[in-house]
Formats: sequence, structure tokens, C-alpha cells
Amino acid sequence: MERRKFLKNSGLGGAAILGSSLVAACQEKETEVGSLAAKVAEGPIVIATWDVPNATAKAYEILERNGTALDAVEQGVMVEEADVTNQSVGKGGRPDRDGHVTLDACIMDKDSRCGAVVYLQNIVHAVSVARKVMEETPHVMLAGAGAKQFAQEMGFPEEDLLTEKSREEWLEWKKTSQYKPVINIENHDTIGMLAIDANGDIAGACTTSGMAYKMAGRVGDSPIIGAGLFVDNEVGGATATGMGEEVVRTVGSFLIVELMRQGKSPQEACEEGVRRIIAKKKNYKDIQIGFIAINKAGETGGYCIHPGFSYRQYSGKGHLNTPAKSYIDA
Ligand code: SD4
Repeated sequence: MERRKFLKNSGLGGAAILGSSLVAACQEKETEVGSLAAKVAEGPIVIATWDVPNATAKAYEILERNGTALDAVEQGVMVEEADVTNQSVGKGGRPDRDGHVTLDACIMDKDSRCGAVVYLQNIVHAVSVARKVMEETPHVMLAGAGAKQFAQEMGFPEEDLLTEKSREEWLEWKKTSQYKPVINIENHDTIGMLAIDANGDIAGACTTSGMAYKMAGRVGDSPIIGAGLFVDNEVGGATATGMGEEVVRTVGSFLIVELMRQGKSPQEACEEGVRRIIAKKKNYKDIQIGFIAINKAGETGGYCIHPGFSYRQYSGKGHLNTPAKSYIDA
């Protein structure tokens, strides 16, 4: 509605300024956006990368109680951050090559407010620190020591995030120190979550310990708004998992939301997002990327390079894990 008003009021319809074909194009666009906005989700819905039923159940519990999409995605991904058996997120995450667990996270709401932390150490709930950055500072992103100092100031407890299991695996890895990202093992378990609440508003969150045994200081796509996560409340949201460098290069999540704005379904938009990466990456067979997306109407989609990636979805229709279609056949 607002966008429709904007187009009407902006004077763009003035034939004196624009040629008639351009005016027609503007009107067509207006109808498209209008019809997209008119179709709203039937009820609350949450989707997340990978099969994370505890996280989506937590988020849905909040949505069912008329909670906001923002609270739902934050508290949903916090479940994985606290779960030490998930070795790609929060506590228990695999460390960098020097043995330090460093976390990246971001969050984005219906008003396009967003917050992020990168290279955060010793704080479990990176997503909540990201939310505080969004709500309590004039900034979007805090990094490393500054992010940690801010988290301390906000009262987040400090703890050692390296579990015995992750430490032992790292010591084993150090014997060869070969940095070879492996396709579809828990090495790619970043949780990206998108939700629509009872008001029809959309929010998203993404949190990770990043690629296992990464170089010290390395930051991936997950905390970068537009890359690992993007939400536009008029259109929908998208989030990513997998080899972050490739997602950053193509600004993957932003691209997918923009493709949905132009009329693609979430599924079609995710497929195009993966194809853009493949087009620029000769050895795409060596990497995995997974995207998921949701539009304002509550339609969802997911796509990846290699089989094995799935996404969890919870709505009035049930709580399902859906294997994503892949560019390379099983
Ligand atoms: C990253 N996208 O840091 C993340 C990796 C990932 O589970 O998905 N890890 O590049």
C-alpha cells in the first residue's frame, strides 16, 4: 500500500517527464507490487536452513502466541546456538585454525532495521548481541573486540565456547592442517531462519561459527546483510548456508529477494541465486551452497548445489523437513 502510494504521489506518472512506454512500465510495476502485497500469508510460518526441528518449534511457539517474527527468529536460532551438538553454531562450534571459536550473526526486521556481529568470541548468543546492536546503537555491525566489549556492557555472560569434542577434532585436524571445506557434513550447518507473524510481518536471523578451521579473522556471509540474510517486508526474505565467500560475491540473499520482487516465486528465485554462483565458479562441484526463501504470501522455496541440504518449515499445515532440490542430481 505504501509503495503504491509512493508511486502515485511521486509524480512519476507525469507524461511530461516520462515517455508513455515508461509510464506504462511504471504502471505495470505498480500492479505487480500491488498484487504481491495483496496476497498475504494465511497464518504464521517459520522456515530454517537444515533440519532443526527444535529451533523451528521454538519459533512457532512464539508465533502462535501472537509474538513478533523478530522474537521468533531470535529465540528460534538461539536454540541452536545453545546446542553443543551443533558444531557449526554458537557453543560447541568448530574453532578457527588457531583453536578459537568465533561467531558471526545478524538479524533483520520488518522495518529494515538490522544488526550484526562478526568475529565475536566467548558469548553464546551472537544473534542476541546482533539484535542489541540493532536496537541500542546507531550502527549496523560490530566486530571482534568491540563486539565483545559491547556484549559485556549489555550484560551477556562470557564463557568458553570450545567444547571437548570440537577441541579434540581440531587437534586431529591440526595433524594435517588441510583446509578443505567438505560438502554437506555438519561443516555447513549455519542456521538461517525466516518468519512471518500473525500480523503478516517478516523478520530473519542468521547465526554461525563459520567455516571450520578458517583463517583467524575470517568472516563469511552469515552476518552480512544482503549476503547471508535479507528481508524486505513488502516482498519476502532469503537466507543462505554453505561456502560464504561465494554468497558474498553474488550478494545472494538480496538478489533472491529482488528476484521475488520482480515476480519470481521463492523456489525460482533460490534456483536463480544458485545459478548465479555456478556461472561465476568453475569448480562449483567442490562447494555447497543452500538458499531458502519466503515471500509475503507465505510461499517458500529452497535450492542448493549438491543434494543433502534440507529446510524445516512450521506453519498451520504442519512441521516438515523438506529436502531441497539441487543443481547436481543425486
Ligand atoms: C560461512 N556460510 O561462514 C557460513 C558457513 C556455513 O555452517 O554455512 N557453516 O561461510
